[in-house]
Amino acid sequence: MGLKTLRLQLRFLLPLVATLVAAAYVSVPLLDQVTLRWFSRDLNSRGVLVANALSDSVAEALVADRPDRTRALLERTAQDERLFAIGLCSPDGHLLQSTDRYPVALGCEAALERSRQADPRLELAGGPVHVGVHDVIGRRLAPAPAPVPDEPWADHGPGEIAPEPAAPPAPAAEPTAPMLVGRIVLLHDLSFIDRRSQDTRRYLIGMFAVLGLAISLITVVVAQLSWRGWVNGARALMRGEGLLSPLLPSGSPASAPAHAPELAPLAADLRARLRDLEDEYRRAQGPEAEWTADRLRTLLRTQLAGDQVIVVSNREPYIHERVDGGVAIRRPASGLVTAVEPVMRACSGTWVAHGSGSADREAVDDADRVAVPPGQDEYWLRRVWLSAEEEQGYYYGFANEGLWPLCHVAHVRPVFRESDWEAYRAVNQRFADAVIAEARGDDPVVLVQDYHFALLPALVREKLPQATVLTFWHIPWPNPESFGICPWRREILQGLLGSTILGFHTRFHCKNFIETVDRCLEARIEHEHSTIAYREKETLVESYPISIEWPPEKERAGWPAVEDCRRRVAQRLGLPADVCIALGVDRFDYTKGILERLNAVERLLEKHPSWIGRFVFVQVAAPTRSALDEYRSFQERVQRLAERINQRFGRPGCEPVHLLARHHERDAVNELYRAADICVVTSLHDGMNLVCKEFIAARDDLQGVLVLSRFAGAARELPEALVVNPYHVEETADALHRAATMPAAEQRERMASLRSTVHEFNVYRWAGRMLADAGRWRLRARIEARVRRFRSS
Ligand code: ADQ
Repeated sequence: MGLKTLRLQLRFLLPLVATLVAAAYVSVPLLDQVTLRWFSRDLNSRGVLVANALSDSVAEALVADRPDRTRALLERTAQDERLFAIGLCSPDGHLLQSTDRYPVALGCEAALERSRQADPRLELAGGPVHVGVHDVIGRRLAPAPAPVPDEPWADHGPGEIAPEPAAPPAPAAEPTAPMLVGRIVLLHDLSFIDRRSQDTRRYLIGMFAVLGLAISLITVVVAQLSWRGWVNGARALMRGEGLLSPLLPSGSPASAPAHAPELAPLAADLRARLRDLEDEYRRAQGPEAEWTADRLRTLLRTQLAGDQVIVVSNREPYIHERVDGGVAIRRPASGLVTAVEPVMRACSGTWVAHGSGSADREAVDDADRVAVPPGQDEYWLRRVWLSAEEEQGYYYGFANEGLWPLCHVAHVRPVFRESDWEAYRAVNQRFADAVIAEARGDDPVVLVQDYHFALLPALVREKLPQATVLTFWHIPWPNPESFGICPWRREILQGLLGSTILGFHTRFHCKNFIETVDRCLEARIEHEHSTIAYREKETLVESYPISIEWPPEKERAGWPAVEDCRRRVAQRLGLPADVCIALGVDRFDYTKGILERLNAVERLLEKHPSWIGRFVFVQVAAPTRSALDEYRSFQERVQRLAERINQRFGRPGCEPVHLLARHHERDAVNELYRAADICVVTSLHDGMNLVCKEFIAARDDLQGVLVLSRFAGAARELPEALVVNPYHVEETADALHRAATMPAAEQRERMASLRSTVHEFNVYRWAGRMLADAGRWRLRARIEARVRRFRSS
């Protein structure tokens, strides 16, 4: 056993020994006291017994005034080895008799007084004695009156000798009532108690010592074994066993520690950390070959040569709306559309989506298809029509009142209705049928987007087993406990496990998903490869952080200068020229933390009144899901709060909050990004958040500060932002102050770094990585199929 291990053992043992010594130290005197009390009680009852036995004889002897007899009685009784001496006192307190060892100095009064004390112990030269005084009760004989003798001679004839007169009969003495005739003083020998107490103390200390030794021994052995196990397990983890490299065969001794259940959390943390490091490393390596639309196209040509790509999403990328007698084409405010559209442009596939615009039906051909983008016709949009009831149940009901709050832990209760679930299932089937109808062969690449289609992957796989189904979950995945409240959790997981690849924005969401499967289904999970095998089918669960398309050079060249943007925005909103503009751009959703950021603005103006009239917060909020009560009431609360802040801090010509609750065109949003000094993203929970990336991309002047919620997936990629906890009003208000006063040089440094991250980690990389993984997967599947064919031939 090495010195270090010994030192470690001592860490257990020393407190143990100290505890045992303290226990012995406290318990020995305590035990002494308790036993003494018991003995004292025993001696008292013993004394009563002895006194009762003596009482009658002594009383008789006393009454008969026979001191020799009382003495003999006392001497005989005192032969008991536990009795040290006996004394006999008269009722008036005189010592009448005593045995040899009775102390001369102990008078009857003193003995009586001592015996009445709680501890009637008396220290004598021969050792300690216990003093007990017991009453002797007897009856004295009261003398009867003397009888008058008869005439001795009467009634005798002459010559008769008068008989000797008989002695008159003794008068019968009357016994008195029972009374105290004396007191017996018993001095019990206590030296044996001391002897016993010492013995007990010895046994007790011995017992503690033996106990201590036994416990120490067990502790040392168990600790030594566990320690060895943990160290081996941790070493195995460090070597990557059960973590990254494949596990050793389960029978091998070295694999055992890595399986130790107590090391599982450590392994999970380590795994997550390693993957984070891997990401950081890749980022720190500097830009690899830049991901562009061209590179994505090349990838599609080489790795997915000739393969058909079909996207499925609820939201369509272009909406035809009837306006004032004509038809307008609108792009919805949606992170998903922002991200997937460039991919579709690059690969010219088919996008299947819900036709939700009022003029959508007029725009499509007989097969419900329309070529988009309008005028460029780069890919097909296939529209699926839903009835109002279907939309209500599937979209508003199950997806947005159930799954959305379930996955965004933002303190809004999910609502699960059976009818919504039925609609969700039916609509998933409808979309799956549309995908199958659009498929030209039996193995298309199907990109399933978001939480509206959790069941679709398994439905497509059922009909097209060779298809590569890539599902991307754009919102967070909660922990297993939170997800566990969903009544149809198993069906949702089974549906998603129909995917070949299931993507999330962050490792953290992947980990939550894998843990949820682990809790709910009988599936084989391989953490080292991040795969789940369920019903003979494998799914890769990976993180693909989504992003935006980096604005192409041509587009950037057309942007107005930052000063012009500022001037135009100030003019439009009636703002003073030198005002500090903070900006929020969101769908009007409770997960985006709009209330929280307004509270922070209010707090900023309270704390730093110098900002009143010099700080303006512009919130652009696209109305969304307004058919739901939760959303309507949220929007009203935001309106009320904005009004209140304006009433409190508004000055003529400058209101601190400008709430623009309407959809804005892309150029208008971009103008706002360029005009703002600060962009505020305070999501309470967000899969990624693209607004912050759009803001960064818009700032080619390297100015502007990003205040970013730590609960947005983007916070992991963008540490140069001012990262805040949006629930902490004070912290967010301080961050706003810091952003508003940040020197231009610091802004430049931060923004340059943020821009290089978003530039490199753009949406083509997101799609490229996912499609490259799909390509590898398909290649593997083809080789395996060939091998199977070869074997069977
Ligand atoms: P969303 O919740 O929709 O996306 P986000 O990533 O913030 O959120 O994207 C919103 C998009 O809508 C941005 O492109 C923005 O410019 C646009 N937008 C917002 N308000 C607008 C307005 N008033 N007018 C016009 N456009 C507006 C979901 C997840 C996110 C994830 C994306 C992509 O919730 O976490 O980042 O998908 O995966």
